[in-house]
Amino acid sequence: MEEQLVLVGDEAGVRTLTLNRPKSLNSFTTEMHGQLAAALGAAASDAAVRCVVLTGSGRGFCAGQDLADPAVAPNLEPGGTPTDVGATVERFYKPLALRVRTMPVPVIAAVNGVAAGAGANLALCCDMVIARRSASFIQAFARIGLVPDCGGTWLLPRLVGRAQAIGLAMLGDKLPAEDAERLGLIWKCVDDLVFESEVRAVAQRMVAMPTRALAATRAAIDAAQQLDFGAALSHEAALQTELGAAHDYLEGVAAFMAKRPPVFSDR
Ligand code: T3D
Repeated sequence: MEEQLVLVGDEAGVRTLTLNRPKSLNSFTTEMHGQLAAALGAAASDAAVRCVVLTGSGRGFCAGQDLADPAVAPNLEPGGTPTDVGATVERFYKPLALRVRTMPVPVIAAVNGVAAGAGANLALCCDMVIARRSASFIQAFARIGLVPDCGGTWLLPRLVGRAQAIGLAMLGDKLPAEDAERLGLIWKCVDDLVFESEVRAVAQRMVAMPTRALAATRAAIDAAQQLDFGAALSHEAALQTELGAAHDYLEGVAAFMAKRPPVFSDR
């Protein structure tokens, strides 16, 4: 039987995906990539899912690439062909980052422990990062002679500005969750004791919100990074035309007028 490297759980519209290689701090092997891609695809096409939570089992969130995975091990033969690390990034990390960033529902990274290398940047790809106070973020790439991948070079300067991005990426120091929140790298760090209840509460709020508009909000904010102000305004207008003709807008306004809670269903 296939080892379950990604655990899948459902609770009232929230799909929780738990990376499950705790002995290696949930670092990525080819198999775990395959299972996570399948789980994200299934969540994207399941109309009952209105929020995805990504977390890790054991004491870590994800330590990035499993450096012991034979698929990526450096070729130590003198004169041997070097392992094509970029091919691994193209094949696995790029599609993963794009998948998370284009999910039709909000994605929360519930960072339960250390998030290093591509594991840190996978968390940063998510719409919202909630971390345990004891968790930490490490741009570990420079320590092993690589550049940040899984979106790190794009995400870091946009989240914390160039000076902090360069410092984090070049030094590869461990950034405690509290400092990550202070810098604006993540949404929130919460005390370990309330971490799970806080994640559940935020995810349940997301479930009740207009999912389609939330996914469009993410896409619009990302698109605006490449647009001038006028083009961003035009893009907003085009999106409002689309969303304004959808069920959730009619429901949202009707609920407001009737002073009742809205029941959103678009996705
Ligand atoms: O193909 C490619 O390589 C391209 C893709 C690149 C993307 C990347 O993510 S590159 C960056 C890869 N990640 C790292 O360099 C992080 C390596 N890990 C660490 O630096 C440390 O483990 C941490 C700082 C994350 C945590 O430190 P600590 O002291 O809390 O735990 P530990 O003792 O180092 O790790 C616990 C176990 O997990 C240990 O195994 P053991 O000794 O108990 O049998 C350790 O070897 C294992 N582990 C942790 N990270 C990885 C790993 N095993 C394989 N790969 C890992 N990335």
